[in-house]
Amino acid sequence: MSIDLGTPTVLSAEEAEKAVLLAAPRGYCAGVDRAVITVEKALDLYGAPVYVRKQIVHNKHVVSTLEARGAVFVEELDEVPPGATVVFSAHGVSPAVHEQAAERQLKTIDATCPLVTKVHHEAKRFAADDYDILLIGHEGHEEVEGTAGEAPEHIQLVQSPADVPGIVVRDPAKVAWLSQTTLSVDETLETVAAIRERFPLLLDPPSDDICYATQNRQLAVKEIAVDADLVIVVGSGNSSNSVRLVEVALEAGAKSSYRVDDASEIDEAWLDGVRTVSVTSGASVPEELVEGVLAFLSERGYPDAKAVRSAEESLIFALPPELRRDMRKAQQQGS
Ligand code: 2E6
Ligand code: F3S
Repeated sequence: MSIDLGTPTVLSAEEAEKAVLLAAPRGYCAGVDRAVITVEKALDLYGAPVYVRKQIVHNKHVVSTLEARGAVFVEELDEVPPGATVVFSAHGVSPAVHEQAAERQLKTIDATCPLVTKVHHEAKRFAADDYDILLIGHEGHEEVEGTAGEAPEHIQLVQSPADVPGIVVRDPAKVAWLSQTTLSVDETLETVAAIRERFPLLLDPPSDDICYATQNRQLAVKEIAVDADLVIVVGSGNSSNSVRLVEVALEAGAKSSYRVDDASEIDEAWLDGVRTVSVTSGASVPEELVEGVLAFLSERGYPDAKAVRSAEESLIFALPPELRRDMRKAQQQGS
């Protein structure tokens, strides 16, 4: 028996100096995994079309792949025929959307991430105790609209420390804060500090609103950014957590950083004079898109990526109960 030792690779001096660092964790979080599987299982179970209100997660490749399987993405429920099945996206919906679905007699499957639902519960609890709630987040983001809709008369949006002087509350002793799940941890701390300076009796959320996946991906990108000439973040432009990773990378010392939806968006000029390229991806990004970026780099003389792990993740969420119930029924009828 002979062992193939392969042909020794001869690297040029320039190639030998190159490196690719790959952040871990990166990519899908537990809430995205659950939401994407929810649409896939709904298509298997009920057949196409399955309607989805808004993008199930903020990734254009995920959306087009599900579209090809028969998912129909709509902006609002009036685009869904009465009696049809509609999935609510991972970012959550306000009670008004649930009511509208009931009025139109739609069959709903709620793929809201449980960690977003947790923030909705916190909002309801603070509102029930008659607090003014300062929701730190980005205007127009679906998650913010859903959370604010839980108690619109109690909640006001704060986007940055610059908004703090303009905040008006009924009672400075009864103010609480909450946040969107995908913000920059460091920026949010600054905003909270500014709010607390104005309202020293400010009440914190009972647990972190910025979710474990956002925190871990920011921690991981900091590690690979410090010595990087270039950090490539894979993720869509409307993905809050992905966009934050570019900002965090630059803040952590990366010489340059760009977000791309996939390898086709990489500009060759970004690689001029670049030795260390670091790569990561947002929580809504399929791993094959990262693999495409690594292949692009490899074709241009960069070596295999070295994974840099800063946290372990093992969280898995059960599928929405209404879907599990229908899957069980179908199984019983089939057996
Ligand atoms: C739901 C809640 C939070 O734009 P954003 O980062 O919020 O959303 P995605 O879809 O890119 O990431 C996952 C997610 C879903 N994050
Ligand atoms: Fe949920 Fe966080 Fe992902 S809120 S959908 S686990 S980014």
